[in-house]
Amino acid sequence: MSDTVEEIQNTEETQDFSGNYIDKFEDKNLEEFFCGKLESWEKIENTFLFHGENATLELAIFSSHILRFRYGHDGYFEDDFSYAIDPNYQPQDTHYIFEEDEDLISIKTDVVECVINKADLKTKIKDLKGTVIQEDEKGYHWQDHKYYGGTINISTKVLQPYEKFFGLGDKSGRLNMIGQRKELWGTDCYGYGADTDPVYKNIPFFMGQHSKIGYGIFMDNTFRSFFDFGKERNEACSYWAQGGEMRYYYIHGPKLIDVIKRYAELTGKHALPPKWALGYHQSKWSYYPESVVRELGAEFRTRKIPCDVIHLDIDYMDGFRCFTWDKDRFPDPKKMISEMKDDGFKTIVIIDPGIKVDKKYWVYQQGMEGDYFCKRMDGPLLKASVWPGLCHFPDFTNPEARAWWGTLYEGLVETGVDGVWNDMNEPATFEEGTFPNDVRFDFDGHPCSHRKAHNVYGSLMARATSEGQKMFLDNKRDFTISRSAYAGIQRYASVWTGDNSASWEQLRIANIQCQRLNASGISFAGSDVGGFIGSPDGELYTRWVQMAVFHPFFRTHSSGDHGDKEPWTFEEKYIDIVRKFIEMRYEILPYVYTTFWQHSTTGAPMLRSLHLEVHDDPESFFREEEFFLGDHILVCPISEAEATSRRMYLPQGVWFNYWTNEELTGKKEIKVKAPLDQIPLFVRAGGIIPMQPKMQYVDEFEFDTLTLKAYKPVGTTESYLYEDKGDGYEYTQGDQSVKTFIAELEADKWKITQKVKGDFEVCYKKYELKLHGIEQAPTSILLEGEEVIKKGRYAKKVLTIELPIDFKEIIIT
Ligand code: MIG
Repeated sequence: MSDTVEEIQNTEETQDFSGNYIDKFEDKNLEEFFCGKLESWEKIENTFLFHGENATLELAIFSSHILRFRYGHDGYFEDDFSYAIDPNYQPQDTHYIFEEDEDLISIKTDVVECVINKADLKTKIKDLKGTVIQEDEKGYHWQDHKYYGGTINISTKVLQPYEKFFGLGDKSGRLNMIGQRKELWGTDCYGYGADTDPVYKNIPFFMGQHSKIGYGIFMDNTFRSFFDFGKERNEACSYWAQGGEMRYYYIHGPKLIDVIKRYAELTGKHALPPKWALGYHQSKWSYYPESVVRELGAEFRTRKIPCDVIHLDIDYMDGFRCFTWDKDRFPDPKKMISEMKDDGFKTIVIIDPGIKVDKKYWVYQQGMEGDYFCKRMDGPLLKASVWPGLCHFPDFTNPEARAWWGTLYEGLVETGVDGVWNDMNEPATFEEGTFPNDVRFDFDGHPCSHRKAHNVYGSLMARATSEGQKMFLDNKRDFTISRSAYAGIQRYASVWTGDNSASWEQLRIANIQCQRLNASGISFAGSDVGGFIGSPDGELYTRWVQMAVFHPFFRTHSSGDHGDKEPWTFEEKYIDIVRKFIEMRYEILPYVYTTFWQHSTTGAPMLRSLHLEVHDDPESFFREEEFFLGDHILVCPISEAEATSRRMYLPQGVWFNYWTNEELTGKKEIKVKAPLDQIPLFVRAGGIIPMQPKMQYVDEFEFDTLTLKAYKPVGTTESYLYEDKGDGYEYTQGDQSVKTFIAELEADKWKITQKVKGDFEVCYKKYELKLHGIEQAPTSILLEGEEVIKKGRYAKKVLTIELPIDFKEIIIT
């Protein structure tokens, strides 16, 4: 026995950083402790304390749909502090009924019932029809363990028949996680694949679905954590963390999309980004010197391939010192950025957390003076190597360090930089992968070790970066993108999926990761188009671009050491198609921006897996390539070489093939033609897609006609168009407008009405309404009840009519 202990200690010493030792430590023979029977209970407002023999359950009713569970087993609870919860979130005053008998306590909101068993404090959640949604198996229990943050806190539930599991951030494997175990411990996982875990982000939010009911669990715990969906034992689903307290939110649906919206109420939404950030981005490790950047921009413009943003990777800096410029490569960055801007390009620069240990370097000096760097347990500053060599690392969990970090952006903003890219913030280091576990953190006044701070480090760096830029941006919107994340990052930053590779499998993984991130509260997400590592051939690159047009964040990036990846480096036939698709992104920008606005107001994800739109068709839960962008656009990327068609599932309802205008009825598998210049793309019957002319960059010019592509409805369908200046915050004072289009079909009358809220002044003077799905030229067109003399153009089953932008009603027969 003592031999074993000895060995474990050595393992801890030598493998502290790798993560590999963890499973050895999850010792099944360790004693498990349970709450024990209920001894007493008390209530303060909407919060109950159920005192068991060995632990107390605190159950708080946050709303009729959200319940919070906390367990304290040593006579106390942790401070009620969270980096994830939106500071603006307020629990609601909720109506509920409390009942007690000899064996049970029941708390019933207007939506769910939580039953607590007095014998062992196990809980069960049912809907009001009595369907069991979630039920303790072993329930809450814990193991004392000196190597972790105190104890391992575990919650074990019964795995329900046919239960499926979604969420958990950027996991790269199958969308439905049944039968798998996942780990959250943000890791720099260069060249990851479908089986790699953990990956970069730490989002302890998952959703379960069974018996036509969906719910979510958000375990707000930042320690290394695990989620086992029937892998260890196929009758149980467990989630646990190596320290802290068991604190989780039960979030009711029953539709999964509503679970996601409620999760967004709790943890926040992404505010509207500057509109240019939704354009196309071009990146490489690295574009330098200045002449290369200028030529890159010129090439986009000469070739008429639209592009809004150029990213500068680490080589723009002076010896990888953050907040500096290499003066040989970029002698006058301000001038360069400003001239690029005249040509419609925004500049984004990378900033890593590591600050070079260099007595002559002002950032180092300030960090030392302010005492902002992380220290080891025994006192000395943490030193670890990243690109600049040995570095110190700011403690982003210290509010003063965050504020200081924010001030560092003054120079970059003054130089004209438009956005910031935060990398290596898992945090990643060369020697050991990440920081040693003994490193100390402030955790906003809750001092702790790296075990607790690791998983929030990246999010808090991004937060300091976003807040810093805002201070200097003169009321313009900031743009921040981060590689690592904890729940709630969407309040500060967008994300990308890190160092993927150029392969067809990786295109499929990028698709899954972006859908999953969207289901996990993070809509503003994208992948390195074409793959970061390796070189895609023209076909793979083209197919990836076609998919990414429909992803919220759209950027080509490349590690740069495997050949070039600018659109024109492929053969001519691919360049033309890539151009056409990047142009399409600009054409559908009004729709993309509106979808973003929907996310930022309702929390609805921009990308939606099939089962989020179609929740009562079991087939939809097993599809992972088809996805929706916004309310009406359905995409299924081509994910194999040399495909000229593919099979996909068309969900229930009526759909129009975007390319052919063919009308199809869903709830079936279909085969769609997909020549190289088409991606399978469908629009929902009744949907209206606002489109603008193609342009080389966002707001390149004012245009006088906005196109509304309308698809023949079945019944009634609503569509929206959100507009504002595309930058700044005047929209929060009302300088915006929301147009609601209601399309209805009754007998052979197709009616579209428009309601306008707000009076944001648009540049265009008229609409061009394109009606798709009309079998023959119309017999009558009534605008505001009057017959229109000029009937429009009818060709190829599409009727085109010009309309005043303030029209209220049009009826086509
Ligand atoms: O160790 O800055 O994921 O996008 O180009 C590699 C260089 C560091 C990793 C990022 C990648 C970036 C690269 N970085």
